[in-house]
Amino acid sequence: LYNLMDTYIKNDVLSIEESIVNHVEYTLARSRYNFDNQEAYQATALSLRDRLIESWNDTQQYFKDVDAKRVYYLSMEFLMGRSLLNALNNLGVVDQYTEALREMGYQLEDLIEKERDAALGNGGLGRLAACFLDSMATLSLPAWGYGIRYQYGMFRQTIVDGFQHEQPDYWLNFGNPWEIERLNVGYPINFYGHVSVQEEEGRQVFKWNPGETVAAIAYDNPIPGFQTNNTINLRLWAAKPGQEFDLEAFNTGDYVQAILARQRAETLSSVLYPDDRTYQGKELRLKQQNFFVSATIQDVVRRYKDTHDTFDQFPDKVAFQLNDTHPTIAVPELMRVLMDENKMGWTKAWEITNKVFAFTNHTVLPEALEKWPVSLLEKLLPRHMQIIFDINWRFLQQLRAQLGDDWDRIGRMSIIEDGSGGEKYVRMAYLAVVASHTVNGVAAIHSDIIRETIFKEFADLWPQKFQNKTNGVTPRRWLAFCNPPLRQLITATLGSESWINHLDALQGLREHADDPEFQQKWADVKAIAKSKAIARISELTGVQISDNVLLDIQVKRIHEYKRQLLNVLGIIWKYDQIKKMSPDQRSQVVPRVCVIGGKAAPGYEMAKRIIKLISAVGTKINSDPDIGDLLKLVFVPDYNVSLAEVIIPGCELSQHISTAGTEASGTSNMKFAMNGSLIIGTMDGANVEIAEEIGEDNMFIFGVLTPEVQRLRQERRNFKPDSRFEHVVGLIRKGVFGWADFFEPLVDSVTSGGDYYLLANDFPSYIEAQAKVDEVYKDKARWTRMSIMSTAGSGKFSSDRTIQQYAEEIWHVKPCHVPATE
Ligand code: DL6
Repeated sequence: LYNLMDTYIKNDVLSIEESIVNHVEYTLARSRYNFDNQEAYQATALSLRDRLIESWNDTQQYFKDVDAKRVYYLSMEFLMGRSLLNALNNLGVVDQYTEALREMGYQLEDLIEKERDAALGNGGLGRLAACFLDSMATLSLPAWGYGIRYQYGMFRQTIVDGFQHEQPDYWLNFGNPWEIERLNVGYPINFYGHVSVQEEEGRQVFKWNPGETVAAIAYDNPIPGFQTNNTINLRLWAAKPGQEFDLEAFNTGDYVQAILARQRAETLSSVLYPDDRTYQGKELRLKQQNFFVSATIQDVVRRYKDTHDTFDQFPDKVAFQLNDTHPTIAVPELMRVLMDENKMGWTKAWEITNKVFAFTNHTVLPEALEKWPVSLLEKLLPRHMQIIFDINWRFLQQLRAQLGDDWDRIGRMSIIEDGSGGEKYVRMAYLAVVASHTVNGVAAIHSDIIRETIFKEFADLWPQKFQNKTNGVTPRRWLAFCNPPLRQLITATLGSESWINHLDALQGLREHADDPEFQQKWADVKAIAKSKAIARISELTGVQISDNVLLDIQVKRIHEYKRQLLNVLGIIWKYDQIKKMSPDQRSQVVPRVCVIGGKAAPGYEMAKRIIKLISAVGTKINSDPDIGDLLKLVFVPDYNVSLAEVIIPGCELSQHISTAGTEASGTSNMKFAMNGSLIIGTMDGANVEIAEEIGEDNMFIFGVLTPEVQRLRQERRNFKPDSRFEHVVGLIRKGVFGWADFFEPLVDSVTSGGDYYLLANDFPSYIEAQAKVDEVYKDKARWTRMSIMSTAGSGKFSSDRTIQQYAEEIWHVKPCHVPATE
């Protein structure tokens, strides 16, 4: 039905073989009779890219013809993972390619493994952007993503003696067969210099004389939708030396230095900052932000002006979504382009700006809220800083008119913060809130929290500006494509594949949840995935793991607030209990393997100590002859999208145990639930809505609730922890796992009045919830029923639902289906 290949490129097995060998010979310049798996992968990807380009061209032409309102998703991060399987599935050509490759002597599964992950993101925020692209394409929305083509994505993590080491991610070493380099699409991006003012026709005209210019060059990445003819675009910018040579630099004599200085421009887009915890105020980071945002604004304005003579319709044709504050410099940049380059007055430029921007907040952790020193902005982007001052001045005037002389409040709401020590800062989140027509959080509880805490005074002023958009994940990558046996079972049970694009239909599984025959089928497909996951985990860790254990997984960035430490303390508790048991008691223990994975930001000492602790505890437990298969703990290195696609389908119990009120949403909780993993978790982020959807009885919920957290934090100096907690912490202190001195700061952080994330408060209810897990696991029918109910209740967490809500309630864009070509 949706066979794109009916256009020009043929899609029968023979034509596919021909296209692959042609790419081997004419693009890769290898012999068509002799090429290895790496070359076969590249040629296959190139052959698919031909098909994607055809659809991409049709789609972009169609959007232009109908002059569709477009949404531009601006993000510093897109954590895409691999593309091969996704493209095959979305183009509906898996069987044909599998057959073509088989006839040529290649296995699709082997080629899939040759692709390097495109890891242009840290974690949740970047992966969300990638899921959103998939949904925007699938819903046929006229949308584009804009970001940075980092040469080095997220670092590769290796573990040596239990310590994390970071290695560069050379993901482009073999080239990137999916992208289209557009050397003809480039823009100058300016930095430094000074601003001059002139009077022209009775108005002030500002002219920015930059001190440095680099070029931004476009790389397009086609994003196909599922069961649609549409293919949208992810345009990533790479920095190149500025196009025009500064002859003066050359004439001063130092020719070589002048060329090398130009070369340095490329470093701008070389590396992704591997920290999603703190903003560090680094000049290069701000340069990266302005680099991709300025290129994007210029590109969008150029596209708009291609087909419009005035800016009157700009807000009817353009919507920008700011993925967190990282692209917020787009606000003064658009103002600058409208006023300085297009001679627009402030009032009209501001009205347009306000109508086109919307902002998503992804964190309430104070250390992650970006604040740039005014002095840095003034130096790097002098014209932008002037515009920010003007925005703030007008905003404060407005506040004054509305609030009178409440100077304290006006000061608190100011975009410019008077820091201690005389330094002034720009609060990027406030700038984004003031400039946007809509601000949203990413789960119901998180949206309430931002309205009541970090943006309270803004929400009081503009209640209608604040919305919630609960996150979602794409059910294509995270269920249908990564878990084919479960896909088949669901399809056979529901009678068609339409659930993949209408995930609410999973509810239909509920009526089968008590049927023993269906439960058996469910348990069988879970076992297949579990066995694959265990094989991969064993291969990566070197630890032999039996299939007859409860597979318990916590994979996410290592952060104190995500409380991997609580997980480890629970494991130590269990270990100590087993050690004290009689053989009879041991025979009642549910054997369990605990898997923890995730990266620590390179400068985050505590997180790195947590990784070492996990390894040390794992080494002790895994080699203890008293324990055998009853308990194991392994740390899987280099957790990334591709690994997630293998281990999530096989997981039985997943942990989402952040302190209430700290995890904005979480999205892996949705992926695990979709794949029938049970959740042990706190009432935090999207866990709250997952519990509503699948039923609290089908989860293991524990821990304090958000409204209690602040009081408990204040009282923690007088808090007397449970003796079990003290015992476990004491074991680490005593050196049972070695490295006592090294672990001391960790132990201190959760004792003696520290414990900001309330591990001691939650420990008792956590180990009780874990005991309940064991009890339920012994009852296979009950466990399987809960697993079915988890999948059945996860329909809400499709990113299709999320994106539909953004489209209708924020962007006001409509689907724009490219008609099928005859
Ligand atoms: O919204 C996507 C994702 C949430 O699911 C996580 O809960 C949240 O921690 C993450 N936020 C970040 C913070 N980045 N910044 N700033 O990655 O967003």
